[in-house]
Amino acid sequence: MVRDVAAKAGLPSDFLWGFATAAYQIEGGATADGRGPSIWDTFCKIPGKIADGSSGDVACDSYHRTAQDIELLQKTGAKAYRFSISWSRVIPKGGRNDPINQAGIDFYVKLADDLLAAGITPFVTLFHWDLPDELYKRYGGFLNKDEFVADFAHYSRVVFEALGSRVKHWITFNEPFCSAILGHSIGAFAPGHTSDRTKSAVGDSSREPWIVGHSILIAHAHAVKIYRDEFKARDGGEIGITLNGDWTEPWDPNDEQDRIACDRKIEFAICWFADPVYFGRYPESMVKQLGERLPTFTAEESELVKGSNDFYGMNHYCANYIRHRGDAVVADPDDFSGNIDILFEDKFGNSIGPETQSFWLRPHAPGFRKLIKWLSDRYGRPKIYVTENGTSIKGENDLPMEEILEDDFRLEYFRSYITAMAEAVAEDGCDVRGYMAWSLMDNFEWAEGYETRFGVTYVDYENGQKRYPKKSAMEMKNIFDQFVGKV
Ligand code: GBH
Repeated sequence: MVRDVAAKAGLPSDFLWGFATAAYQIEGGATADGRGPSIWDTFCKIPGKIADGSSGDVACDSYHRTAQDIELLQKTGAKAYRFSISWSRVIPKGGRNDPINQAGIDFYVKLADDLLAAGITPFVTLFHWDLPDELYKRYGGFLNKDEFVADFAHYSRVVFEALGSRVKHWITFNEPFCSAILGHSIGAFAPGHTSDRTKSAVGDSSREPWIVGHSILIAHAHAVKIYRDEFKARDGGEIGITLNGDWTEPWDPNDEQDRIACDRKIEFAICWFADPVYFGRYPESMVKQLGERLPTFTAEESELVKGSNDFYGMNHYCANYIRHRGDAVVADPDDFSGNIDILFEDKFGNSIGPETQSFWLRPHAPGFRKLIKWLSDRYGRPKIYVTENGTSIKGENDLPMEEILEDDFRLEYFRSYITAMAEAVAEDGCDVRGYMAWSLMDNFEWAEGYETRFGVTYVDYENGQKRYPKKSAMEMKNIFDQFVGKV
C-alpha cells in the first residue's frame, strides 16, 4: 500500500474515533420484547438470498450483551461508538398511527446511558436498511414517498424525544445508495426488487431506484427539519446523512474521457445524494443520462433538502479503475453508474489493490485522501465524520482462531487509511473530526451472511457469540495516538 511519506499528517486534538455497527447485523433478539419484523427478516427467509442461508435472528446477540460490547469498546480506548436503531423494535409495525414499543425505547436509552457512563460518545443512525416489514407490505416502503416520509418523520421524532438529551450526533440514513440500488435495481438486498425476473417477480430497475433515492432524500430532510425546529435548541446536537462512495482512477491516465468518467462515477454514486443536500439539485450528468426517469424536486422540496447536513457522514472502503464506453454506446436503461466500466486493473495490468473476501473491495489507501479532498472541494470544506471504513480478509473465516486474531492485513489497512485521512487534514486542509472503523465485531454481513468477517473482534458464533479482540482492535489507539493533536 503506497503512501506519500513526505506529506504532513495529523488530526485535531478533540478527534473522535471509535467503531461502528448496525442493528440488524449485531442485535439478534429478532422477536424479543415485542420487536416487529423488518424487510431483512423477511428477505433472509427466501432461499438463495443469503450466501450461507443465515439471518440476523441471533447475530452477535448484542441485544442481550451490550455490557460486553461496551467493555470491549473500553478495552480498545475508543472515544465513540456508532450504532443504529431498529425501527421495528421501537415501532413494531413502523407507522405513525401504530403503537410504540416502550421496551424497544428502553433498550436504546440504557445503551446510550451506559455508553456515556463509560465515557464513550454515541453516534446514532436512525436507519441502516431495516425498514419495518409492515410498511413495505402496506404501501411498498420507499416507493410511496408521501407515506414513507410521514412515517419516517414520526419515527425520528419519537427517537429524538427519547434519546435527544443523551445523543448529540445523529445520522438519518446509512447509504441510501444501497437501499435504492441493491434493494431496487440489483435486488441483492432487501426487499430484492429488480427487473431480472430470474431473481424477483417484482421490480423495475430502470425506475424504482431513482424513486427510492428521492423518497429517502425528502425523508432525511424532514427529519433534519424536525430535529432543528424541535430539538436542537434543547439538546444542542448535530445531524447529517451518511453516504457510501469509492474512489476512482482512470483506466487510461492519458485519456481525458476516462478522467471525466471517473468524476461521473462519483456523481452517480455520491453526488446523487450529496448535490441535493448541498445544492438542492441532482448532478447534471444524472439528469442527462436518466431523463424523466429521475424524479424532480418541487421548489419546496429543493429548499427543504438544500442545506440539510450539519456534517457529511462518509463511508469509504476502496477504489476502482474506470473506463469510458464512448459516445456511441447508449446507456442501458438499468445502468446506475454513468455508463462506464468498473475495473480492478488499469490499462497496463496494474491492480488497484489486493483481493479481500468481499468481491467489491480492494484496498487502495491513497484514494481515501483523494476522495476526502474531492468532496471537500465540491461541498465547501464541510465538517466530515468518517462513519465507516474497514476491510474483510480473503479466507479469514477458514483460518484457526489463533490466526484470525493476528489480523495484520486489516491492521495494515487501518494504518494506511488512517494515515491517508490524517494527510487530508494536515496537508490538504480538510475538516475531518471523527472516524469510526467498520466494525466493532464480526457480524451479519448482509447477503454474504457470516462467512465474511469485518470485525476488529472475532465472534465465535458456534460457542455463545463469545468475543475475542483481534490485533487490529488493540492497535487502533496506537495508530490514533500518532496523529491526534498533531495539527
Ligand atoms: C457498508 O456498505 C455497510 O454500511 C455495512 O452495513 C456493511 O457491513 C459494510 O459496508 C461492509 O460491507 O453490488 O457491485 O454494486 C459498504 C458499501 C456499497 C459495498 C455497495 C458494496 C455493492 C457493490 N457497499 N457495494 S455492487
